[in-house]
Amino acid sequence: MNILITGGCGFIGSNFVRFLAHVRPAWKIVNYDKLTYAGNLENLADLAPGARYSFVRGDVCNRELVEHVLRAHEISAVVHLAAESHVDRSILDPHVFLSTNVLGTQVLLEAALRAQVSKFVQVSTDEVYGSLGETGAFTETSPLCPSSPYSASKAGADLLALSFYRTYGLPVSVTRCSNNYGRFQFPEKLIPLMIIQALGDQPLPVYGDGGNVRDWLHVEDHCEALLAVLERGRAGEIYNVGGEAERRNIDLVKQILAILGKPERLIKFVEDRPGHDRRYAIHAGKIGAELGWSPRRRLEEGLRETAGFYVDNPGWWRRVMSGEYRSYYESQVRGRLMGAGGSPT
Ligand code: NAD
Ligand code: TDX
Repeated sequence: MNILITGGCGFIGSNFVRFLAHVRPAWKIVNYDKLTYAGNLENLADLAPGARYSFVRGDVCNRELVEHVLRAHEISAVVHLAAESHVDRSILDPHVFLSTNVLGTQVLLEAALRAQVSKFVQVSTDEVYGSLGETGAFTETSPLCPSSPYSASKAGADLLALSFYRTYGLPVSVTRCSNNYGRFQFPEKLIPLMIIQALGDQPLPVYGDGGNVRDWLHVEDHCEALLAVLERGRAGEIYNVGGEAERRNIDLVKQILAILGKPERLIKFVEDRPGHDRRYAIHAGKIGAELGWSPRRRLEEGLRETAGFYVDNPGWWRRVMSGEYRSYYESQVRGRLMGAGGSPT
């Protein structure tokens, strides 16, 4: 199998590339990534480029390059992870979300069709379903009701991908997972942001009343789910992937503080995110019944291990925070903490 992974220098992508190189050593992996602010070659510093692994810097919107890479590497399957992935950024500037997430997906789908790949996995999110009340969980047939420009762009990309199955017979499977956590997550996201703030004895900005609920999926469980869908998922089907670990944000943040031995007085409630979805929960019965997948890692253990990664690798996140992210951090994180963040620039 010659597999193209897009977005392989990001959080989930780099974990997936490393996982695949380990569990399918005979496969040839091509990592195609633009290296935006979220893409980092350092995430895969332990993987030497060679016959089995190569990296191509490129934009998923670059039709010529995408087609060339699929041809030159005789790609037989695609796992499409490249995206603009942060909800708050999509509220500030939706344009690049539409361009990368929707138009970039269209470019890849067309190229994959031409290359006659045997599988195209569209990696999506539970956010396309919108928000839940106090009870219930999303199933694959829940209506799409995205709240943010990010989730709307992902919903658009999913529908486009599924249309390529119905119209052209491209063997597409869509995965929709809950919030991932683990090593190499970019510090703009809740868990790493809270860990890094706490390590520096800085305030932890919790949006609104902290009562929003997310389901947390360990990134390595997610990688196992993606492989199952890649190898055995049915074409034209959607698979929800959940972590069986629903938590209120405030409880999760308190847990992080307890792991790090830091006081709860660091918590600061700040202005809420506009359109903030109240609760996500995933019903992952379909992937369990069809593909035998279920999450294996417990949140308490996973959080401890994730906190350990940030404690042990200050060089990694300090370098990440010294780049483009610094100005975002100053205006959005510190701005919110001072009661000034969150408005469009
Ligand atoms: P990330 O932001 O950490 O990484 C995204 C990667 O895509 C980066 O390496 C970036 O350089 C690359 N990229 C961005 N625009 C590109 C472009 N135009 N061309 C080529 N490469 C480009 O994201 P992540 O958290 O690893 O998420 C990966 C995928 O999983 C995304 O599709 C996201 O929507 C989805 N997802 C993420 C989560 C989560 O909790 N992180 C949950 C559900 C779904
Ligand atoms: O500073 C913060 N304070 C806070 O209270 C941040 C950054 C977040 N939050 C809240 C908002 C959410 O309720 O924490 C929760 C998680 O926030 P994010 O880490 O921004 O994730 P979320 O918006 O839930 O989206 C994530 O999961 C689904 C990913 O970023 C998406 O790519 C994925 O599709």
